Amino acid sequence: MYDKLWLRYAGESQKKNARRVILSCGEKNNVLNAAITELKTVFSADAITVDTEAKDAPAGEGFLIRNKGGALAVSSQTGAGVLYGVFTLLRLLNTGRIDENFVQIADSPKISWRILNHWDNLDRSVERGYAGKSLWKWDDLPKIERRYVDYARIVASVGINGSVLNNVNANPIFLTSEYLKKTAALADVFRDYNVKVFLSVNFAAPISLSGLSTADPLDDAVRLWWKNKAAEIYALIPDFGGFVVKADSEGQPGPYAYGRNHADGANALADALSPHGGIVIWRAFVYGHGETDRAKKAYTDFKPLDGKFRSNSAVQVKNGPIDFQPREPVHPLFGAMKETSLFMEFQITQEYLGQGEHIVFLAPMWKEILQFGIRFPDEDSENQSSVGKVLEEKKLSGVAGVSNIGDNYDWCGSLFHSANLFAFGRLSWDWTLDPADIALEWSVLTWGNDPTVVDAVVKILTNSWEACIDYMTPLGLNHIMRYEHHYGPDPGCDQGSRADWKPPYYHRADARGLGFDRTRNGSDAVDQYAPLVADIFNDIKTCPEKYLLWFHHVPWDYTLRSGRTLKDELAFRYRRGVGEAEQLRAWWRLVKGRVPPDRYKAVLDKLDAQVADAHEWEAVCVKYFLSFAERA
Ligand code: GCW
Repeated sequence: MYDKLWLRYAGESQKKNARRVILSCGEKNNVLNAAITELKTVFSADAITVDTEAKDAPAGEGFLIRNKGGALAVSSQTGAGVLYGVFTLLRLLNTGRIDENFVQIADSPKISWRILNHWDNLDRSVERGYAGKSLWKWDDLPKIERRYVDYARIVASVGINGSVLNNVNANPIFLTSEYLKKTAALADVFRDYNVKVFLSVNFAAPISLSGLSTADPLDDAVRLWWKNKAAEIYALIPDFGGFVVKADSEGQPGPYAYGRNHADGANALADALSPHGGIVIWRAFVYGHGETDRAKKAYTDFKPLDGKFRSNSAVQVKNGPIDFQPREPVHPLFGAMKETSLFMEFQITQEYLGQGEHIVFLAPMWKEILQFGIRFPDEDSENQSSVGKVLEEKKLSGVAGVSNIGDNYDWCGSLFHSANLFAFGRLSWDWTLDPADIALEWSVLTWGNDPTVVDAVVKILTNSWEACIDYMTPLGLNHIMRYEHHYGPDPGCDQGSRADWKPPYYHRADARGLGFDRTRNGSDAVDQYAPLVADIFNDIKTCPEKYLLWFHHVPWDYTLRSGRTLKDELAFRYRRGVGEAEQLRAWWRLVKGRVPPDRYKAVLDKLDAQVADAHEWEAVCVKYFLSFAERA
């Protein structure tokens, strides 16, 4: 047994009032059948009419829902469009957004690829996974389980159309014939929900799987190897999405060993995939090797390659320049790679944000990144230079989310953590959506219509991210989590073999002040941004306080906008964070008796842990940082 998440269709009353639904689809296929099956969970079969009259219907993944003489009509040229239309219709009905006055709604995704990245290993462990084991039972596949179908339904219901099955720290075994058959079995299930399968590949696979002497991307034998491998894959999975590659990063093999660069590497794989319509998604998560500021490394390595990537390859860039911290400024590559296809990489799993314990709704974070004006520093959501627009306007682009899914009953780590999976899908479909509205949708669909419950759930969600920043890493602090597992606070930690794995590298606390000087007097990371943005970040007076210690080494007695000194403000923010965590729990207590008792308790337990942890963060961090200030 496992939870139905937001597909519980709490308002199943539609069945009773038996409104008619007409599906118009330009093609007949299994995706259309999946749409019909989904509709039947709420409507009786004889209320549903299907026709192929789709002359004026939207193309691609787009759809139109309209009121046709009292009936609800969903149309699209494609089965995929109808499927998304049906899921949208069910969402609108169940959130009470369709009434007698409803006229029509047309929608289509703003960004073409919306992909989950599973960091799932062969042994079913999940790197940075906090929701149990991997869903994929590699030992049993190609045997199919019902849960694979429900996975596809759940992700398709929020518009996700791709799934990278395995960890970017990729085991080459996934490319063997035996394992490709297992992947093909999953692809067969997901296809009916318009979800394409991708694999993470190990750049040295030609060596480890076939004994080649090199993995040099310009070597003929290596290129032939990838070409043959691609042909083998497409014979099994004709609509295979492509490869994701982590190369020359954290010990993974890559083109550097052969004196080649990332574009050489990506292009070799892109050439192998292109006859079949596949794409290469090449990650830009690189650091170390002669760079004095980790935040600068990806730009340093990738910016010179702008324009050198094949048209069927894209560079996947994390939202910020370090590593999925509670808050980071946007990654400068989004403004710099003008000629290159880009994917945004978000982390749905909360590696640095309380993992499976803390309730932290990430939609406001993702929205802050997507609406940031990368050329003009203004945060209007419709700004022409916002990151969302930059992605939208590329020929090939996408949003990737590192999955938080596991085989737990609740799928994502707690009954609230699935809000982030939901929000990831909704925002990657349409980055202009309002996080508060997404929270409202998820709340009603998951917890029902009781206004007291809806109000509490929405408040918890919409306030949780800022709370987490306050009690963990206020004012632009980052990477002060405990070594290796990244859970609790450990700002003084000295473990680990590299300086840039240790918190003091990031916070630079000393008797004078706190923060990493990335201004023109420091590492000059600011100049990786467009001039107008760089100027704002560079000046301590104009730098947004949320990024202050990210870009500046600030004296302890420096006065912030509140009128408090840095020293006092830091203590104030940590304290405020504890209060905010307590407030999240207080809101939840208001729903007691209004949600099933076991579900009430499960969430309360999480919030208890979150409050206790917030206290620990405050105690540890204030004591540690203020000990420097007191030396001043
Ligand atoms: O966030 C870090 C994680 C690693 C991860 C790496 C990456 C998959 O700590 O576990 O490895 O990033 O994104 O490649």
